[in-house]
Amino acid sequence: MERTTVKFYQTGTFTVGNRLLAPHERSVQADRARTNSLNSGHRACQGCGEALGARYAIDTAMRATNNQLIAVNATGCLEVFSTPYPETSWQIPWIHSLFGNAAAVASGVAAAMHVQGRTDVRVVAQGGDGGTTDIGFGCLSGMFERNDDVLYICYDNEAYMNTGIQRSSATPGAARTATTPAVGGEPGNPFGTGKNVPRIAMAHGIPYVATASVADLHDLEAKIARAMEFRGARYVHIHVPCPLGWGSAPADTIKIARLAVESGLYPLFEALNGRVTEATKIRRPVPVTEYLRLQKRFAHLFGAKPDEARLALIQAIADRNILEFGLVDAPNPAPGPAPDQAPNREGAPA
Ligand SMILES: Cc1ncc(C[n+]2csc(CCOP(=O)(O)OP(=O)(O)O)c2C)c(N)n1
Ligand code: SF4
Repeated sequence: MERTTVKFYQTGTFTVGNRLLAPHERSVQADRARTNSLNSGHRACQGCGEALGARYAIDTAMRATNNQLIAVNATGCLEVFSTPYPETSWQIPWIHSLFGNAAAVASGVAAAMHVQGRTDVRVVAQGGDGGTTDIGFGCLSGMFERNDDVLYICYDNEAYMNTGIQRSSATPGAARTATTPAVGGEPGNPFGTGKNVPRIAMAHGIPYVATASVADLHDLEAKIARAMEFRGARYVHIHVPCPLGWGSAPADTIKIARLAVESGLYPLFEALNGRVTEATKIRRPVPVTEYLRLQKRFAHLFGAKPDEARLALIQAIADRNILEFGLVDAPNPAPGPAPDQAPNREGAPA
């Protein structure tokens, strides 16, 4: 009889890992307590990280509010694939705002609930990285500054996917998009640009900020539940791989999300009132090449002659995150230049 080696790698997955956990800690697709806020039948691509992240985030927010939740959705993939008029996959009160004003619309909904004395009804706003870090950024900052009672969730797939993969201010260095072609001396998105919106949210001093990933759905659920314990403005930034835009296999979505975390490129942390209080340690540090190699948007960095210089720049960003957030107890074994050579916003060594 042929035998396959079973790798007990991650607990809490739908596969073998679930059996290692107590029943109440296991991941479940469906149970009676689950609202299924984002129901089946929507038109997301196979393996869409955004659909998965939204389903878990909003179901958790529903649980935390005893189903008294209103969601505001910026224009973008999540809105388009879930609500092709006159159909919808949402099983909750849900409003489509404009592309750039989800935070402002959510503030208005929260104010209306306040005026009506409905303190039990809570408000979530959600959008992609384009709607959040670019066009919706002013409204978001205003929502933070007024400390409006809204949880804003950004599903970060690192480009404007709904309109055909254009660069956003969350697109990482060297990534190919429709507007950053993989040709020329510095192919792909240039280094030294980009905005770190979780940090900007922290700089507003709002009660709660967190980063999460579809790689760890338990952690994602815990952070959304925690966010709903607070009143005032809250922000959760969720890393959601996009097979179409990243040129990755749909079956690799979770693996890629996990490699982003384990390489140090996407640190998972929580911050209260502007200060980092928790950062998730990396269990198995990996070089960034393991993460990049699985995505065609970085294919020009590999090939017959790998672009070592640009790979080293990306590794340096991961190393800097690892140091800054204390993500590994032992020194990072991954190769790359010293953290003080990591590029700053201008692309020069910091
Ligand atoms: C003012 C305005 N400009 C442009 C558009 C077209 N548009 C709709 S969705 C979108 C991109 C959305 O990207 P993102 O927010 O990153 O979400 P994703 O689709 O990647 O989830 C654009 C450019 C629009 N609807 N409104
Ligand atoms: S393009 Fe990307 S974000 Fe949009 S539905 Fe497809 S996989 Fe999801």
